[in-house]
Amino acid sequence: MPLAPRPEDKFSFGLWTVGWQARDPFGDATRAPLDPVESVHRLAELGAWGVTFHDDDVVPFAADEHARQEHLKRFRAALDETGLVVPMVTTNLFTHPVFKDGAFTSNDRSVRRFALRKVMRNLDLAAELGATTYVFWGGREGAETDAAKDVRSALDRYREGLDLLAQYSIDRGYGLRFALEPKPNEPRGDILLPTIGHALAFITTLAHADLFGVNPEVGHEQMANLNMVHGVSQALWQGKLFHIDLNGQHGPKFDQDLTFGHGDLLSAFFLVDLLENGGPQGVSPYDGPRHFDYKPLRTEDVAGVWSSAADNMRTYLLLKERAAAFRADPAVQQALLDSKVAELATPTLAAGESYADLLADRTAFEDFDADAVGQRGYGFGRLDQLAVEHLLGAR
Ligand code: GLT
Ligand code: MN
Ligand code: MN
Repeated sequence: MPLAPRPEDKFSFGLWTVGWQARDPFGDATRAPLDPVESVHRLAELGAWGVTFHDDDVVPFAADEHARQEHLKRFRAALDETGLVVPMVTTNLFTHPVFKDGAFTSNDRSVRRFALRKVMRNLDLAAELGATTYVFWGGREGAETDAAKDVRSALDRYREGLDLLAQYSIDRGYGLRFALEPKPNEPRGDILLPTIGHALAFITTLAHADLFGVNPEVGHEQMANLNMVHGVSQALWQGKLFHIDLNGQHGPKFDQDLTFGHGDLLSAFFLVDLLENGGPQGVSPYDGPRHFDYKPLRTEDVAGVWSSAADNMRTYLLLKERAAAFRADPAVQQALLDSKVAELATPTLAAGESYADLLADRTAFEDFDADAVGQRGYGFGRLDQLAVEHLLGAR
């Protein structure tokens, strides 16, 4: 299997990832700013297929309309020269001090109105550049103290904002789908819609719920001590995996945004297996972008920026190759049978069987030997060991 990325791999990167200057709460930038035009060229050379951005990544927040058009002209030219596509666009609703109490859910109504206008302007650009997905990461939508935020009103305002923006996109014929990106905390002490589950539940209340899905990020679920593979599986099961942010994280601590795989590697293996092979079900359930949302380590120079960008794609392809070997291994297939993994796909009641039939089935209860069945092992440890051995290249 080739380890050089190809367009059909659909690898994409945010401009803000390679462009991160490595400023953190304790230290200054360790790298010079990157010109977005250079990033587009370098990502294309490395084999990426797409590039994504916040409005402010391409056009500085303070630029006037003339300067804005100049920045966009250069950016469009870079896209044309490289053939890189723009599958997703998003808005920066978190850097400027005006958003310190949030954007759609700021207590200050004028900030909420400004935020909506900022997004509407960027929806026009997203549609023009052919994006199909628009992400909302509400990093500032939250609070540090429960005294300061009426969460039920905040959710009303969140819904109001998203309903309005979806209506705008529909009326303009933009054809965009929207993906909410959960995160439990950082920069706010507590962020609204902190997990995939919260986001999925919130989406059911929206006027255009069918246009909304999720953009889960590996590190964000793991910051909440949750299982990314389970969260993504549920999003897929509900038809709501609209986009995905791949990176690495070492458990519940600050958002590390490490290179994909540089954290819980076994979870990364099963995530790639799910996206590529559909896990035990055997059919890939996701054909969207494989989007890397990572930060090159603060210790790296610009050469380290580009090598780490390449590492994300290489690690993904290595895991894809390892996952294919795992699925093809007869020992794994036998272990899966022993563990009854496929049996879970069989409905618990037979076709046409009713609860009355179940009540009449003595083998299900009266004659069922719970003690004997309770003694049987499932062999899950064997399966896990086989996965580890494939991951280590030992099989
Ligand atoms: C920000 C955040 C990411 C989001 C981006 C989209 S911006 O860097 O940490 O997780 O995906 O707004
Ligand atoms: Mn993150
Ligand atoms: Mn992200």
